[in-house]
Parts: sequence; structure tokens; C-alpha cells
Amino acid sequence: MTWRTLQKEARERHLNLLGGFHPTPADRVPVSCKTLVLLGPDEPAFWPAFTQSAEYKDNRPDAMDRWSTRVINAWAQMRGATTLFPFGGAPFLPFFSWATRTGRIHASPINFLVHDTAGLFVSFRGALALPELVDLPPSPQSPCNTCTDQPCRAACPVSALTPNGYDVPECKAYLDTPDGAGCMQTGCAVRRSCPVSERFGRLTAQSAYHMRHFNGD
Ligand code: B12
Repeated sequence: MTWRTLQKEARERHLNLLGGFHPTPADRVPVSCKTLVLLGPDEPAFWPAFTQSAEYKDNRPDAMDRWSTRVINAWAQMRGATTLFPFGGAPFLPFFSWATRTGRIHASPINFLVHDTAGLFVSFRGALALPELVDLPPSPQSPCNTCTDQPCRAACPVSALTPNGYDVPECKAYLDTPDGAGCMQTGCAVRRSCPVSERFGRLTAQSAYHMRHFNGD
């Protein structure tokens, strides 16, 4: 199994390989796992495909999580892999830690994760725990290392998301005001401010969907 083949299979499912690593016992992955691969949406193809799915159309809760479970579980079965998901309630699996283990996803100046092509819009739909050792491509350094302006540091209109941490109540209080409509309709201003995110192709409708999910829809 090569990385290239996996990437092709991911794209056929409107997913993208964000990075991978060879786990040690400290990583808390299934014992049979020799390679853990983190999966995100393949932008901008993901949103049109997802909105055509049965999960999106049935109006039941957690449509994207149910879509991810169905699609990734079916793929894993074909590959003899185990699946791991970032959602499903506490205790959550350590996706933040796994992301940084790839060497390709890093903590940004405001502590959200940042990726070489997704920027601050990096997000996970699941992970494949593969029983074989897959050769991994080289990991690019954090895009923040060469980002001189670092607009993410000052992009939040109410300074809820800064290098000192994330004030979730402050963020949500702002989202409930008329001024918060920009973040609600086009996505978090901090994530949008990242120069890498700008080039990523995340559709506005998808960002609005996540913001509604996050802020009590
Ligand atoms: C709980 C949670 C939240 C909570 C609390 C977040 C908070 N207080 O910071 C709430 C509901 C508020 C939240 C909100 C959002 N979240 Co959230 N959230 C999670 C969730 C489900 C669990 C986190 C957790 O407890 N993990 C378990 C712990 C034990 O494991 P761990 O994550 O590896 O823990 C380590 C890290 O947290 C690390 N750590 C923490 N801070 C730092 C800082 C540095 C510098 C380093 C190196 C490490 C580090 O230390 C921990 C111990 O090792 C994760 C998914 C997941 N399974 O991880 C998503 C996740 C972190 N969220 C994510 C997203 C996308 C969002 C939203 C942007 C959703 C949206 N709108 O689209 C919003 C933020 C709103 C906004 N501004 O847009 C993404 C990450 C995005 C990113 N670029 O970083 C994740 C990975 C989900 C996903 N499916 O991709 N979230």
C-alpha cells in the first residue's frame, strides 16, 4: 500500500490525506496500527458531494458525522483497517496530539491547528489505523514560520481567540449579536484570516454550516 494509492482512494470519497505517522505505544492507537492516517474533507469537492448524501437530506442531527462514519468505515473494511473518529462525545480521542505527530500539522500562534495546504481551516473527518507500514511523504514545516504578518493573532473582533487561549463564552456571545453575522455566515474570522486558508477552497456555505453546528443550531 502506497501513500499515493491511499490518496487516490481518499479523493474518490471526497476526502484528503492530511498527514500520517507511525505510532508508538504512547500514541494511544489500536495495537495493530502501524500507520495512522488523518483524513479531512477534500475541498472544494467535499461540500457538493456531502449535500447530495442521504445523511444531509434526512434532516436528522449530526449529518456530517454520520456521513463520515459510513464512508470511512466502508473504506476501512476494504483495507482491513480500523477507524477512529474525532466526534462521538467525551472522552474524545486525541486528534490534536495525533495531528501534531504527523509533523505536517502544527499548533498555530493562536493554538488552533494549522496545515500546509488547509491552513487554519484544517479539520478531521476521521482517521484510518492501518495494519501495515506505509511510507510517508516528507512533512513541510509550519506555514506560520514564514508568515510575517500573522493576521490570526488580531483577527478576532472580540479577542476571543488569541495566543493566550480561546474564550469560548466570549466567542459565542459575539456570534449571537448582529455584528457576529459575518462569522456565522462566512466562518470564523480568525480561521479566514490565515493566508493559507484563503487559498484552500473551503466553501462559505460549508463554513456557515459548521458555525451553526458550533453555535447551537
Ligand atoms: C471539545 C472540542 C471543542 C470545544 C472546546 C474547544 C476549546 N476550549 O479549545 C468547542 C465546542 C468550543 C470547540 C469549538 C470548535 N472546534 Co473543536 N474540538 C473539540 C474536540 C471534539 C475535542 C478536544 C479534546 O478534548 N480532545 C481530547 C484531548 C485529550 O486530546 P488532544 O486534543 O490531543 O489534547 C491535547 C491538545 O488539546 C493539546 N493542546 C491544547 N492546546 C494546545 C496548544 C499547543 C501549542 C499544543 C502544542 C498542544 C495543545 O493538549 C492536549 C493534551 O495533550 C476536538 C476533536 C478531538 N477529538 O480532538 C475538536 C477540534 C479540536 N475542534 C475543531 C474545530 C474545527 C472547531 C471549530 C472551529 C468548529 C467550527 N466552527 O467549525 C470550533 C471553534 C469555533 C470557531 N472559532 O470557529 C477541530 C480543529 C480545528 C483546528 N484548526 O484546530 C477539531 C480537531 C475537530 C475536527 N473534527 O477537526 N471544539
